Amino acid sequence: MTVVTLINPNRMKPAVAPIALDYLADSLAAAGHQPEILDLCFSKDWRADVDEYFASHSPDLVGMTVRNTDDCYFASQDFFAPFYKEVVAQIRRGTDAPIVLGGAGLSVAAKGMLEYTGADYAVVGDGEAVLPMLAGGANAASVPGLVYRTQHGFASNAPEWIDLAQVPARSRKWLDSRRYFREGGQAGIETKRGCDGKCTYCADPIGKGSVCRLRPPSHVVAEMNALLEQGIDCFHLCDAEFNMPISHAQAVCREIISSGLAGRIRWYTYASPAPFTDELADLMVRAGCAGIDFGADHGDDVMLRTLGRNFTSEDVRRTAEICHRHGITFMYDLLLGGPGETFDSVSRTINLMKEISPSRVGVSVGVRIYNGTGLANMVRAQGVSTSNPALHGAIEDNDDFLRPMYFISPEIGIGVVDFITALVKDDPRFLHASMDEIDGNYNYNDNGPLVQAIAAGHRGAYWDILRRINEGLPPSVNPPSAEKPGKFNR
Ligand code: B12
Repeated sequence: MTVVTLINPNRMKPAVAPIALDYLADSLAAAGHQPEILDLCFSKDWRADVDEYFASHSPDLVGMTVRNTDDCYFASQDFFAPFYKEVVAQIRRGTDAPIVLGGAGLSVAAKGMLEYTGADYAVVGDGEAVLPMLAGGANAASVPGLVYRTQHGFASNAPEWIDLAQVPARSRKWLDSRRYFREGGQAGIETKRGCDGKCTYCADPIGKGSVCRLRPPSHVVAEMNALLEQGIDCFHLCDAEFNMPISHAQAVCREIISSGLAGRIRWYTYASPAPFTDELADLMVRAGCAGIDFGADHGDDVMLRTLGRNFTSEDVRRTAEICHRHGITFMYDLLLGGPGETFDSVSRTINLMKEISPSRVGVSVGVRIYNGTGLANMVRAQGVSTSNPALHGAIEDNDDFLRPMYFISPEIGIGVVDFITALVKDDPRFLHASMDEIDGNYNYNDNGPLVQAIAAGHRGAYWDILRRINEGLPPSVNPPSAEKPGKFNR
């Protein structure tokens, strides 16, 4: 029997559970291997914990999840690879077992991270089939998605996307999910994987595939039940956009309702402003949805087209009206500064948001450039150099965009941050990081106020917890329909 140690090096707070390791441990066990978890998230002294673990365990393979390569937040630009490199070095002190990396963030920068950290392998995409293959001693050249060293440098195999309908319902028994719930306020669950969108900046299709692969709704509900049995009743869906396709979103809601779970749980999700209908809104509310974070990106039609979105500002307006009609707490996430952005398109968007009044508006300025995206190709064609006025962050020696590099339209430049601050500063609906004020904002990378609120009993999506503490509301209750709507949400 092959022993595989699965390591979580993510120490950001509030703590988000590495559900990948829960899923991968199930797959390893099903294939006859023995998974073990070494979770460094809550370690007081992570180096001592690594040493102590390997003093008494001798795995055949070590898997480390790299969920984030950086925090994707212009105001902080926190790059995590130096820390992962230290963790890999610390593991090497205790074992000769090969170290393999995987994860959503890793998948977009697999070769760069492999080289940077000194690990042995990196896996692009799904790990459920690949990790048992590696544990079983498969030849590197035969393992889908594997990036590995050769005599001449690096080689990489094309990923294969697993059929999620064939993966048995998950046990959720390997991580300390209760502690993550106590200290992180939510538990993640996927209802599908992959995205067929064409957004020019988004790396999701690289790490998850460009076809939506659906999980049977009954498996989603079984997983919710497995978590509920552990006292966990508030979830965050891990789909890039829940309503793509809308038929699956409706099927999942119907399954939750018919299973009788709806009154006992609350859940949050990301969604696209379109397609969104009264019927879906009604089903979501009845299935326990407590809030939706719409990745709207923009309110200007030209910018929406430039960003590769397949909806219009009219959809953005209509979806807000539907949410208000159904009493849904909702957020619109904006991504400002993309190619062609002007002060006019920014102020038009902010004004639209004020008018249609989401419960919260997340304002991100600066678009993180990820390798393999349309934006990265455009920037490469322009030239990646400090003389390109659109580029910010780590520009030199960073051709694969591993270190955080951001695009801001030269027409607005960094001055747009103050411009936006002036437009929204007294309006509590807007979550926006001015350059000199990072704390207390909607960066979930070491967010003190959020950690305190969760310790005081708040549960749910972080933007909604921030809203509740800002509006002086108590921790939320189940079912969400028992609550009075928020101040801006009538
Ligand atoms: C839902 C979500 C959130 C939710 C999490 C809710 C919850 N309770 O789980 C919230 C809103 C809290 C959140 C916060 C953040 N997020 Co987020 N999030 C996501 C999202 C949509 C899903 C993540 C997920 O859990 N997927 C499901 C699991 C099963 O997939 P997975 O981890 O990728 O694992 C699979 C494979 O990667 C692989 N795998 C994983 N590990 C390993 C290990 C080995 C050895 C192997 C072989 C394979 C393997 O196998 C797994 C199963 O197939 C992703 C985008 C995406 N579509 O993945 C972004 C994403 C991970 N987030 C991202 C970011 C930046 C953040 C924040 C830093 C944002 C911020 N500044 O606040 C924070 C960080 C929070 C934290 N403490 O880590 C980025 C990371 C980008 C990067 N390159 O680093 C992503 C990719 C989105 C993006 N911008 O493209 N997030």
